[in-house]
Amino acid sequence: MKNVNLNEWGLSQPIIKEFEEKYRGYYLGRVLEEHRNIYKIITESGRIIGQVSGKINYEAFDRLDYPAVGDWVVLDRLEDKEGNAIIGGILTRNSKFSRKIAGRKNEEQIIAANIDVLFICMALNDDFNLQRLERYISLGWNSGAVPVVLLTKSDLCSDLEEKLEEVISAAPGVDIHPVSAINELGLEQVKAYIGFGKTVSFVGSSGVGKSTLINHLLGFESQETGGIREDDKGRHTTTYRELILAPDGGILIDTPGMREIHLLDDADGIEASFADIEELARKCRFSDCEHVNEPDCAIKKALESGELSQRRFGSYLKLKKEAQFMERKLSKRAQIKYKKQFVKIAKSRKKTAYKR
Ligand SMILES: Nc1nc2c(ncn2[C@@H]2O[C@H](COP(=O)(O)OP(=O)(O)O)[C@@H](O)[C@H]2O)c(=O)[nH]1
Ligand SMILES: [Mg+2]
Ligand SMILES: [Zn+2]
Repeated sequence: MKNVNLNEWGLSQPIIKEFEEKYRGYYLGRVLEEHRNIYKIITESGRIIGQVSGKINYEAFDRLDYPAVGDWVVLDRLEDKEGNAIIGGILTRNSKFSRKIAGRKNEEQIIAANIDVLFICMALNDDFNLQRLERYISLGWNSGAVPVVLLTKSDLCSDLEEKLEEVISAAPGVDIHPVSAINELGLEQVKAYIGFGKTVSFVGSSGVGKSTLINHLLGFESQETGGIREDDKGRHTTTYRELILAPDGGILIDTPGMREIHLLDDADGIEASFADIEELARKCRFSDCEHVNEPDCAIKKALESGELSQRRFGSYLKLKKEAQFMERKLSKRAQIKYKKQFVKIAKSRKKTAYKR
């Protein structure tokens, strides 16, 4: 029986409190990896394989009701014996970075849960795209983690000052660091965010250098690098995410194979990432100003003077429209979910106690 210190893996007081209040007699673990209905979990006795209980399966409405990488879960045991351990509950997530599932209509997929810092990685070469960055930042604020922008492959950039200016205007209030794995630039700044029990996640397009950076931070080759790896059907072969313990403390999560990023219900995230525009809008004469033909519109003035760029304002309008659309869809979902659960509760009252 190995003695693992779960504090090293990010165990916090609120998790302990919730666990002790609601799950006496059970065991605690954190999800390291997720593979088709099977989870690799770290416990105080070491690693264990788990699967969700029948109760979770029965009551689940969508993927949010299943464990995700980074989740704290409740287990029926700590050690490997015949069969898998059973996950009986998921403790409250203090943050979750999600995306819309590609191809599916409105289903949310959690990329990583209980993260403290979200490193949004964008390369300073072809990958450079302010619109996409704004989208990520908005999702980042919405996740509950602190977004930090890492401008990767700075060794390939000849106009760093200019690019930095652009990023600063697209990411007000967000820390921004140029980094390079080739000449080790910025690594110390990144390490400053990573410490004992802190969970950090790296997101961004394939090929921007997330895995390379992680290997440099760890000091050993943990992640496969080389950009996009695809099998004969054009799918990414390395699609799983995992929690990695850094030798100097901290928990790192790489996110391979993120091709598309879609917005979810995140009006709050947009407000935070476009705080400069929200601030301007408060100066418009009308509180419901649509910034089109209204008199004394502070946004129009800022656009005319160049204080606010057309590009950024366009990006803001686009993201806002998408968020409103998603919000409508999601509230409909919430209603369906409520109804479905109500019917289930009514049904289960008739049945005898349902376990596993
Ligand atoms: N020039 C340069 N290339 C890099 C840097 N970091 C990574 N790369 C290269 O970019 C490619 C993709 O890197 P990888 O870490 O696999 O990207 P990921 O898909 O974001 O994990 C690899 O060929 C790396 O060698 C960097 O700082 N500078
Ligand atoms: Mg990678
Ligand atoms: Zn206005």
